[in-house]
Amino acid sequence: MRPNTVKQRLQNGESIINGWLVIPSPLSAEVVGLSGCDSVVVDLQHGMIGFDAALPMLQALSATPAIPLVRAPANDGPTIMRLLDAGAYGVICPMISTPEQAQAFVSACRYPPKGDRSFGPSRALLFGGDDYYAHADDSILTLAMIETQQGLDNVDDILGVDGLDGVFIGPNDLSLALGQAPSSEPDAEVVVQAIAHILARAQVHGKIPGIFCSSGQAAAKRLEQGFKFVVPGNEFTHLKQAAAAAVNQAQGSLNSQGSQRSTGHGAGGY
Ligand code: 3PY
Ligand code: MG
Repeated sequence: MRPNTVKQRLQNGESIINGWLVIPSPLSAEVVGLSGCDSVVVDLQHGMIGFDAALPMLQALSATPAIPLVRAPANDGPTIMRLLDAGAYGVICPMISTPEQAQAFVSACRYPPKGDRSFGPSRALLFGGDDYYAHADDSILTLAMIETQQGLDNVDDILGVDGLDGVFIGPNDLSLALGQAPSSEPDAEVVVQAIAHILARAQVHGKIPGIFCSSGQAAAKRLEQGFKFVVPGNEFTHLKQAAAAAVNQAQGSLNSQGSQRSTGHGAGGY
């Protein structure tokens, strides 16, 4: 089977920079896959992406060195299994609040007797190779999102689930769960403390600590903090910011000539 170099490197204690896709476009997937990041997530939860759009995006990622990952829309076994059959080498599962939910998630990613993944890898055979079945259980990366109060309370039991490789913090939902406004880079003390707690517990359990971030600068800070799987923003935010900056630059010249122009939607992202 084609090796999952990202899982191997994480198991060796290395850090991974992961691209993030929310626009349903194989071309965007190719661009981000060639940006130098180690892996790329196709986001079927908050991305504008269904299974039929995700498949050609995973195919486009095959033309890049990035390892193809997905965020599942929910902790739904059949959906997770289908995404693995399409060639995803790892799954981020949102809203994991209990060890039972984490166990069900991991089980969907492992063939019997370890789990209850149904057999039929179709495209995974093309991407992974004919020996996919023999190595899939050990190769597929499983990250459970901690982003609810219950998930925070149960973080030790979730981290203790056999076969779960690590946790991935959703700072926006975690902020909401703790009574704060959603933010990818929260500064409310209660959220800062919760994030530090999840990181510390993952380190104690020897599991991968990951977190969503809104920019390269924010991702660099999270790496310094000790996170091992970070996101330098998604392609939607990058496009929005770059487009607004380019237009603003051009408008600067017109404004200096006294022309009144409409302003865009700004550079905000998440
Ligand atoms: C969150 O911040 O809640 C996320 O799920 C990131 O996409
Ligand atoms: Mg979330």
